[in-house]
Amino acid sequence: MKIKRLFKYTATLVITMIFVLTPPGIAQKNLQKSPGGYHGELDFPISWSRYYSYAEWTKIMHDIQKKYPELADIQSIGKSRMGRDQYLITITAKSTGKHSEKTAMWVDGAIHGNEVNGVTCSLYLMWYLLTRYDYDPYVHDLVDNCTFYILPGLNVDANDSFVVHPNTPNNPREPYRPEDNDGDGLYDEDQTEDVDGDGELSTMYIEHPKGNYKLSTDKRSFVRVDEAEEGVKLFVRIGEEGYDNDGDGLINEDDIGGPDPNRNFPYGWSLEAGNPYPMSESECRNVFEFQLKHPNIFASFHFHNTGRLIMFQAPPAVSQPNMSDEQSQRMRDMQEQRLAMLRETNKYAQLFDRQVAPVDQHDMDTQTAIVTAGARILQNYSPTIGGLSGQAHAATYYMLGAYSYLIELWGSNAEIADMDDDGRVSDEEMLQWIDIELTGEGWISPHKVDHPDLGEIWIGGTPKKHIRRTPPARYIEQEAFKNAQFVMYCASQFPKAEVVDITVRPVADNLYWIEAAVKNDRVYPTASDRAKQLKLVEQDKIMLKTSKNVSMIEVPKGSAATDPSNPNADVEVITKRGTEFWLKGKETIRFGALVKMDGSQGWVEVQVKSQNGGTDSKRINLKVQ
Ligand SMILES: [Ca+2]
Ligand SMILES: [Ca+2]
Ligand SMILES: [Ca+2]
Ligand SMILES: [Ca+2]
Ligand SMILES: [Zn+2]
Repeated sequence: MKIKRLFKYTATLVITMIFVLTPPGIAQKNLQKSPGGYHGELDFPISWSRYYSYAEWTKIMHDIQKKYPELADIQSIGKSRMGRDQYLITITAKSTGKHSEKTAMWVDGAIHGNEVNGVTCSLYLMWYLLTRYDYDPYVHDLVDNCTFYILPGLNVDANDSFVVHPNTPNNPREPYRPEDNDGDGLYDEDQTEDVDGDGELSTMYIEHPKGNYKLSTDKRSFVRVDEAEEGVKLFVRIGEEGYDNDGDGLINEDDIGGPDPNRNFPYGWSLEAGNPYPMSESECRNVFEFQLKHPNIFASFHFHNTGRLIMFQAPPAVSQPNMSDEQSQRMRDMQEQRLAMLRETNKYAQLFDRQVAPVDQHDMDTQTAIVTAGARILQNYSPTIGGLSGQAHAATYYMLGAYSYLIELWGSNAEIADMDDDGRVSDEEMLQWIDIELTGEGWISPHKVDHPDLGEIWIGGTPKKHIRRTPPARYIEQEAFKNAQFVMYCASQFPKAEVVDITVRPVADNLYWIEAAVKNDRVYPTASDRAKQLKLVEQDKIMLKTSKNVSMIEVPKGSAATDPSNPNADVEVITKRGTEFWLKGKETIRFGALVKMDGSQGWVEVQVKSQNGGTDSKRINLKVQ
């Protein structure tokens, strides 16, 4: 049966359509209308100009949950090796539904113990969402409609140690699985120590006639010497501060920490980096088990440092066989030209040199669109495709189908400090940055110290702990703010399936052709290509409900022409059992159905149901006058 045959216009019927609209949401108590006004920041004041110990930041979490019990819950997802709870805060408005029934964002901080600006970024997001809920319609809407699962500290033992104890910027990094690094039968028996007691871990040097370092002219650094100079003291670099605790003649040879936790996840795992087996570390296993139990997690953020990168997961590359060097060069040139063109109107535009299979193309396009926005929001961050190798964000995309992002926070202050613009910040340049921007705070000048094992040594010539990898406290908030913005932007682009543009046309006597569109005006589709392939998501579904006197007339499945004068205006037919489909990002699909009405009035309701895009319905009343 051809649909267009049915369109015999019957002039005697006049249809009135009465839409039933969704009721408006509950008004916000303290809605702030001015961007210059108060947005709740003192309702629960937190200083964002310092780092917090585990005891301090977990207390902040518990206190803020008590302040906003209708928006937040706290649970421990499990314990670390040393028995610390890994506290997760779930944020969503309980009045609008259960957390597990809303599309969710996962956020974790500092899987690498030393990367504690991931903790502050996660805490900041928590605080921003909760304190602004009543004041800021954007936040209100996000917290009403999405769930945020925030685990501020993933590697809690090392996170705490990094903040509380003297450390280099790079340590401690791994979970505390005991490892005998030097094979002497003792575990972690010779770790670093703060030899001079200044609260920092710097570098030790010792005077030696054959040394290859000397003091810089300003005596604030050690610099390499190419050849001996008359009357200049020479030094040998010993390494990080510490003692020979076990008397084996070596210093700091058996430090604390097991495998790299961000190589311990199951996807792309290797024995060498992720030993002894996937998910061996309880800190990681607790996270993955939680994620497996929460299939509503749609996207994930993982805060690391350093380097100002947005590392996102993309679908696998398809190899292009038989491409000559010239052909690949031509492809690269074309790509560069395309990017240059895009950047004429958007300086943040991104394009990536990865060819993916057609079934993965929408994921590639979606991620490109998202990180283009990320490049704008984060400023001076570079989007780049992330690796697999047992990383947490590889597992969330490749195994759970969630769009995932690893953020490398902070980094060298190259754009300010790199005076000669060679792309790196030398000690001298770092010193200038510390003297000017940090008003002198943050450098350890070389000084003599008596070492119990080595005698007279020198310590210093390095920045302090919170300089290179974690921002000095005065920069915590600006970094946390823009990263919270990016996470919220992504959540604001979670799919939303809406029923729009219902129309009804009389066809013949008591037959009516109903049309409606389902629209997703968000960047993300209702399901990632990956989630579809893993069969983790149900298809979106459109159905028709009617009053008793209205019945559906089955029309052959497939698309149907709707307008006799325009054969291109195809729609998908809604069947009696409902029609399944997938809705991409920024896509609208039109549907149609044929109904028969007995009597002079009735109604038809178009309902759409989407696992990640929510439910929506619109009703239309039919009345013959
Ligand atoms: Ca040992
Ligand atoms: Ca060890
Ligand atoms: Ca020290
Ligand atoms: Ca030793
Ligand atoms: Zn890291």
